[in-house]
Amino acid sequence: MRVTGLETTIVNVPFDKPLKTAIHHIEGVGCALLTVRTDEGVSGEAYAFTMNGARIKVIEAMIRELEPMIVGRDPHDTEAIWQSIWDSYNFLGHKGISIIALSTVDTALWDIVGKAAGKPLHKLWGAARDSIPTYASGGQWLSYSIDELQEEAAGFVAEGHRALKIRIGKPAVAEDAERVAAVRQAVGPEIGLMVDANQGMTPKHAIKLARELEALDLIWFEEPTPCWDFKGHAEVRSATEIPIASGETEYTRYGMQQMIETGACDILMPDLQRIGGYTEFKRAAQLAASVDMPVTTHIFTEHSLCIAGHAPNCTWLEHMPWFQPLFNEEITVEDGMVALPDRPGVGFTFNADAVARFRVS
Ligand code: SMN
Ligand code: MG
Repeated sequence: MRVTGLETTIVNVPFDKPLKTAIHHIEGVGCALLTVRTDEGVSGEAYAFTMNGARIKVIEAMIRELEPMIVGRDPHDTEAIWQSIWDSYNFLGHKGISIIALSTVDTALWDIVGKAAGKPLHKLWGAARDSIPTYASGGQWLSYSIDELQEEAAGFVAEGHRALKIRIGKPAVAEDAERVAAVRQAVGPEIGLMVDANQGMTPKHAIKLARELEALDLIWFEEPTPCWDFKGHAEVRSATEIPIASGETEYTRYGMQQMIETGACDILMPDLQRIGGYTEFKRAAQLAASVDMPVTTHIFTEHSLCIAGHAPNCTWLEHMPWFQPLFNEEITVEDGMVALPDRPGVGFTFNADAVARFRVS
């Protein structure tokens, strides 16, 4: 089997209403959809995205620039292709859009490999489970009132979720603490709660808030300080019993290694487009496992499901519905769990009508 070419399409998926975190104002997501074609009719699909589509054309260009490096090659040569792209990046650097383009190509190649084998990727890699706990992450935004938080949280539970993530980052500690306590009061003690500061706090602010949140039995406190501030993460981590989750804004196994070595977090959260695709996500998960650290996925719900089914130390799948309109298949949540699909490859395929509807170029 040989790769014959890449096709890319840019789509923009608007949100029903804008949402805010401590550092984001998001009205939609811009996606660079990738299809990798082969001479045997099997093709692989993946995507990269940016908030509000900012610079998504640059990411599309980075993906297209990789075409000469993979046309004519066997898509099963994932390690060799990954390494050749990595080596070609020395001048540009091994973070940022370089790695996002590599991740997107790697993910599409593995989709081909799974489809060609007629197997779901978690089975090809070695399945660790046939279902994974999930948490509702498509809400509880910083822009919501307490009433909206409580109503939405109850709705998530009614939809079958048994855990959910709340965005924090209000100026006053007391206001964040009041909001999280209100959600705990709305859902009761059995529902899992995570909080995500989206890098918006100083260590001292995060520590002060964590102390207020200790009694609410949280599953994790995510990205308390800026993503580059591993020392600040570690200060917060050593000052609270609440586990710290982080990693979504870090790149490759080397970034994960630095987070582990600096004691920045208790739970690693590799993001599929930043970590380096499935090939690097598997390495990062094994690296975390070497120090008995759990990993959890980040956004990319559909495309992260297979890796969540494979990595023995993956404990959660983030349920983010942003990209659901793009796919033919759906993610279903039952009693807080998502079942691994028995479909070949990634198991999720782009819906042609949706792509046409959201297409920008
Ligand atoms: C998040 C990241 C980016 C945009 C919105 C929300 C959040 C998450 O950090 O982990 O889902
Ligand atoms: Mg986050």
